[in-house]
Amino acid sequence: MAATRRLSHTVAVIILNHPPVNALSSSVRQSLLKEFGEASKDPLVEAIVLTGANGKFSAGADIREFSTSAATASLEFINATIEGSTKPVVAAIEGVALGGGLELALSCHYRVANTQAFVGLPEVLIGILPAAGGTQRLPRLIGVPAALDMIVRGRHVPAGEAFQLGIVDEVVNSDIVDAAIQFARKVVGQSLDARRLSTKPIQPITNLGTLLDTAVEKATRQFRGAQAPLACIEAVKASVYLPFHKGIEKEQELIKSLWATGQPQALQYAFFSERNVGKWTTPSGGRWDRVPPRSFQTAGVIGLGTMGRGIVISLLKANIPVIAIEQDAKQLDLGRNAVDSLLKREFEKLKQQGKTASELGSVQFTLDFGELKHVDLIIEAVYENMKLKKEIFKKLSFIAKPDAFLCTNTSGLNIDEIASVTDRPQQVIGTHFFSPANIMRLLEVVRGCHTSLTTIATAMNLGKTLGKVAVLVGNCPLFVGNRMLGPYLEQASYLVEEGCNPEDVDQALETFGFAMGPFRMMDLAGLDVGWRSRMEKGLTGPRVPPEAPARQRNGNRYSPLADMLCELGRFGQKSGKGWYRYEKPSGRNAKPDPWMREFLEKYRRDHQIVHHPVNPQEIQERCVYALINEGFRVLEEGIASGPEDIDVIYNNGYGFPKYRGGPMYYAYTTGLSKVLGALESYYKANSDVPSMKPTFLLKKIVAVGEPSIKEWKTQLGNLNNKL
Ligand code: 3H9
Repeated sequence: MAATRRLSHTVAVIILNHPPVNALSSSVRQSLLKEFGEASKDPLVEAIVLTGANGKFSAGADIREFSTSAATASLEFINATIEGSTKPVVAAIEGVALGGGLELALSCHYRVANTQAFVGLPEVLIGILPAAGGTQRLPRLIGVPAALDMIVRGRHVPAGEAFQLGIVDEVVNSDIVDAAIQFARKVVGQSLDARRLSTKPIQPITNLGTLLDTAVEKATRQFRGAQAPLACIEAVKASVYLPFHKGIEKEQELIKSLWATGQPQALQYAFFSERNVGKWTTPSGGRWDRVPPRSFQTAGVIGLGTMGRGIVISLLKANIPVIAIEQDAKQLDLGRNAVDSLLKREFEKLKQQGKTASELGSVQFTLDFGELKHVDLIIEAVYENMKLKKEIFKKLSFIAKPDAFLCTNTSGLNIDEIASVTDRPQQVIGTHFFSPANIMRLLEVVRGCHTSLTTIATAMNLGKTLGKVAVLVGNCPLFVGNRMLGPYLEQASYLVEEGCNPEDVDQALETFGFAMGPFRMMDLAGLDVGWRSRMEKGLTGPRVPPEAPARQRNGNRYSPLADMLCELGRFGQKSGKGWYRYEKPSGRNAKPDPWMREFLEKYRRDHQIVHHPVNPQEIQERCVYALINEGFRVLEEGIASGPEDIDVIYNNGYGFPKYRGGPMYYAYTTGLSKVLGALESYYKANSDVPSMKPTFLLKKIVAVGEPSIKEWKTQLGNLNNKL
């Protein structure tokens, strides 16, 4: 792993070579500087081309090295050296030039990219800012508004757009190094003054103050609590008001202060966790990641409700032909229209990228299950009803070809029970998509007790093919994500019983960083879904007489508030009222409802609950610690392989603030003894809330001295692993 150099007549070609993404590790930087110095001194060399091996320019600084102190030349020192060269330097960009990779390219005098390449400064997504001159050079090249947009959102920009913005000078469809060599030969002898971005004056704009203020306001709202977007704006602002070298100092000052917040560490943990969850071993059943997935060419989707439609679109976007099934002509028409209108949007997006509809798979709508007989993989996405799902899987046993995989999209039903009615339980697996399925990145892959390693590998590969982050979990009621939500929502309801308004609880948790508080979330999802399921299981009654002081079910505390709202027809957004009220025309904005205050006051009076003030910290602690404790229980039962899996699920499916790493990482950074202490004292005072009883695993990890989160797996070692 280093940079190498070869000579093509009078052009030196320096190649970054550090598989898989040519990250600019300390040794790569060292050898790049050496090769560059030698090429600069070589009298035969008239121009230099900088490129990357492995089909990529570079994905930027080596993130793994951030936790070590690598004492080699800083990237900005190398960038300044390259920019100052008297020989023209051309970056030949293939694959990706991201982060420090693009900053390196920006220090070159010219940039040539191939049509498939992407460029970007995505540092913000890992909690930092481009700190090798990116925030100072990019605005000088493309102007402040476009640079702000790219840097604050961390957007990957395709080559065509990069050309339009002026980031690259030429886009080619041929060998990138040959094209760059030819380009370099053409510019030999031309003045490089105007090509050095550090000396380029910034394009003046009249409304700069407003632009920056709006950017701050938008970033504060959109990335609630995340510090990096604000630091990015501050750095871009410095490019306007400060000379280049002062701007570089500002970058350094800002990155230092970001590191002190702990957010970069959490986001980088989240970055690697997303990659690690696709690799882990199954202690009880072998390693699925060593078993090749079976390839699949065609897919079937049964059920075209909200979920089914999103799944169809996801498959089509991955260019997989789909057979879409509904139970009657009316539902089929509804589904077809919805899919068509979603597809139109996808066509538009493709057009903007200069692509055609041939990039999408084709879809056939039918009522005939027989059409599924040649399909490789079938995803059932009907509503959550065990009887119906079993009927469908029984039918599929006869219709589907023997090697077809049968997936069920369920958010919590028993996979083994569904598999039991088929002739191939080893090929049955849960694929829990999140709504809207064509947008949400998470896929919980649920392993049943008979599911084979090939089936697991194929379902995990399905996730990858669809551009999702797939996490393998064990089979238990509600799996991992929804199961953990239970105690969290339970605490939210208790807080409302005890004196909070729904908006107080939501506000506290949104301030913590959740994308949406629990009550707004319940209203959005529809309160009736859980209510019907509780009714089916006989869990909503008998209602405790109003005059009874304790509200309990089977000896444990139970809040009937959500059931009572449903009995009054308040199902959430869909009925215009739930925990909040929703007014037309949008019907989507949650407004605190004066009715709710009276309802809660009466409820407290009826149940003799003494209203007590609860501060935001207590709200956050009770809800988040409940979530964490259930996370430990999930680990203890072997339903998730490790804390990273839970964190990836929560960051990508439940709006947990990624800059806190995920609930388990947050517990680790908070201090497990603090979490344990809080749970213990709550449970001592509320022994009728078993979900808050500290788990054995949490106590065990605290007892061994709170090892790092990576070492938790050792403590998990001999527990009851179901994966
Ligand atoms: C930066 O540049 C700071 C500068 O401003 C200077 C400051 C002084 N480092 O994602 P994949 C690994 S910050 C180390 O599965 P894909 C990754 O962990 C950096 N490792 O592939 C994985 O390892 P493994 C700014 C990295 O094809 C393997 O490469 N840049 C890095 O789906 C394959 O990755 C970014 O934030 C890295 N920079 O996607 C870009 N990047 O095989 C981050 C990747 O052991 N990277 N790895 O699991 C990405 O967005 C994607 O990896 C990329 C490829 C699009 C490049």
